[in-house]
Amino acid sequence: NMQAISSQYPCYRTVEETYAAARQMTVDYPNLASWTAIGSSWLKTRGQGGYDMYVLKLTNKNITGTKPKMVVTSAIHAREYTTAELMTRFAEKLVQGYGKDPDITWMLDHQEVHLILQTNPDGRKKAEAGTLWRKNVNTTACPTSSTKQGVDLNRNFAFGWGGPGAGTTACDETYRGPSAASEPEVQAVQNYLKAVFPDQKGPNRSDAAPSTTSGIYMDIHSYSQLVLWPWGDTSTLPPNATALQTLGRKFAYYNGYTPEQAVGLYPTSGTTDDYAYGELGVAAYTIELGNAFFESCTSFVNDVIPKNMPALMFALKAARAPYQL
Ligand code: ING
Ligand code: ZN
Repeated sequence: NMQAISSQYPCYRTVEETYAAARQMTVDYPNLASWTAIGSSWLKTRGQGGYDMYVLKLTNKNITGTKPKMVVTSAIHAREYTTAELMTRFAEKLVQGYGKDPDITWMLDHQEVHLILQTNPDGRKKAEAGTLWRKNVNTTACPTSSTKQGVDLNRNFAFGWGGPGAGTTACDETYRGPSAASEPEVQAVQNYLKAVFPDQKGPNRSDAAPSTTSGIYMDIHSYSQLVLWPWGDTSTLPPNATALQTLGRKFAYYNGYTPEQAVGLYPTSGTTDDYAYGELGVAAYTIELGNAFFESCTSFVNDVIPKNMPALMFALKAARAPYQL
């Protein structure tokens, strides 16, 4: 059921297969895994099919209390298949390693991992049908063109929305949407992030006083082999850039990618990581995997996975350490 890409790219699970794999983890590891609905895709809100949005949460449920948190979104851009598959395999590695690998056991005992594996399921379905789709499938945005409609969810977040590097016209490939957080997928992610990081206040643009915090947010994209940190809309250094850069550069040390401030790639606004960092004060990164939206399965298995699995394990460890932001 991968439709157009099934025979050539069997390594990338569909939306349904990803959801089934996550559900299976909750069956096989009920003390470690939960799968919770957090909102609806655009089509679902309109009663036109679509999907519930879900988060896969991993932690030892028998150890309660406040734990440092790592939150990751993947496949917010529909055609970036590599990203959801990497994170699904990361989840499987964690649950399968529990009780065997001492690092994994300790991290699942004392930390939480929250994975929104398919952040744009409607768009992803359209991509699976054979289009190189990026946006969601909001049919009221650019209604006259079935190939150009939709909102770019990674320009629709409510921090810095409407700034540079975002399309202002509905048919644009990076269309920001009619208003900040207009899209249900973005509302679901923002609400979830706010619930997970409730006490944290963003540094906004120029907070002078660093406060000690922990936790990490990553949004996984493809492609270009990059590790990006805020801001996307200005080359002004973020408050406490040192801590943000140090973490980002160390992640890049693990995966061998190029670390830089996001705006250095090209200006963007209304992105996930600027929101998580600017609004919620969480160390936030955009990772650009590999050399294509989706690699050959050979390259995915032999390059993307071995480079990024150790980097993700590092990020999970780093989420625990208090840092100044
Ligand atoms: N690239 C990202 C994009 O949304 C990005 C790059 C993200 C830059 C976040 C800055 C901040 O355009 C892809 N491949 O989507
Ligand atoms: Zn992307």
